[in-house]
Amino acid sequence: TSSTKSSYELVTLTTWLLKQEQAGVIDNEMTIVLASISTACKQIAALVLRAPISNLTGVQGAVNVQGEDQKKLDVISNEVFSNCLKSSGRTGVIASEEEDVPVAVEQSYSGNYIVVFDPLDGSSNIDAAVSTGSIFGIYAPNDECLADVEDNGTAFRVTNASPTVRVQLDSVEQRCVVSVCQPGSNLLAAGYCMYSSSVIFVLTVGTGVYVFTLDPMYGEFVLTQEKVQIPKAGKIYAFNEGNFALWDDKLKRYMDSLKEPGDSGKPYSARYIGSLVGDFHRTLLYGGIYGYPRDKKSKNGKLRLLYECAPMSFIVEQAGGKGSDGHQRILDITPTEIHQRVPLYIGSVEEVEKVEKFLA
Ligand code: AHM
Ligand code: MG
Repeated sequence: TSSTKSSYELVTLTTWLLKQEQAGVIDNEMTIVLASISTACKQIAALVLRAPISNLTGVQGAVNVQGEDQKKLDVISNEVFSNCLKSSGRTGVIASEEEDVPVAVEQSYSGNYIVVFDPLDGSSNIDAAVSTGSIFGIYAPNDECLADVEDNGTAFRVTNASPTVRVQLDSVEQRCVVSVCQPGSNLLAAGYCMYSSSVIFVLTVGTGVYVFTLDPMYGEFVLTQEKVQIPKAGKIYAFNEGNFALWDDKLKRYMDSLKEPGDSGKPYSARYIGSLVGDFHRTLLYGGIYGYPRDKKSKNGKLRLLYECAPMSFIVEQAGGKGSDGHQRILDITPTEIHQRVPLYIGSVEEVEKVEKFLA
């Protein structure tokens, strides 16, 4: 009880993870993967904080597989994330927004978790020092990708049973795509780190949503909120309304309805950062809805199912909210491609159900 709790007692992410491990909620391999992700996030936080000083603003010059300009920090954050995961020795396959295909980790000691991530989401905000974030999801090791290929001259990668690895990427990549493309309902863990006025690490391992705040004095994430519940309803909407003319009529009617003052005399408030992590985090705490619909130009919207929509939907469901493509549960959709896009409506149950009714 709180009366026996020392005022110097604080729960860090590290101690929290160890407690989960002791309680059998996660295994020790997962603890190591999550710890290495939190290290990556701390590193990225430091890079983001100092970006204008270290000349890390602006574009890299390259364009990623999705035709987007890569910012310098996109590329560096991807490297930081990948390196932390690889050196954890517990990750078998990683799939990133910034890589064309999933990468089989060559030196995996054990564990072989599959990690999907967007190392720096919302990076169009970076040069103005506006919120950005990292998003990740973790799937169980999958035999599809881990199976040994008979040694007929082609190299093969590790299985859980044999910890030394030889990989021939060409042959493994195909298998990796198959194993990475799982529905979000298979996620074992998901989270994000928001780089904002505070650095916030939000995590679920399937037992509710926990929020940690980086204490820059300790360099540790400290538990600041547990078992977060999203309000059942909330009068804030976050859509890029600049696309209004490209939306279909049902969605336009929904959007108009939010602007009706109604009985309370107060319409909804509009808030849009253009950074999924920031817009989502506000929605989680204050309630409301975030949406990225399909439109005439982007038939499946903009956001990626695997490493943006599915992890966020797992988190929101763990907080008692809802993630939908307008018609069905995001977590029920099995991707067929790594970078597959999907419309997203996410937030308070009542708000997501409301837009679903309009779209039906
Ligand atoms: P990114 O992964 O290239 O950064 O794009 C994803 C971002 C989201 O964070 C944000 O919600 C959305 O794109 C904003 O898009 P738009 O500028 O079209 O409103
Ligand atoms: Mg992104």
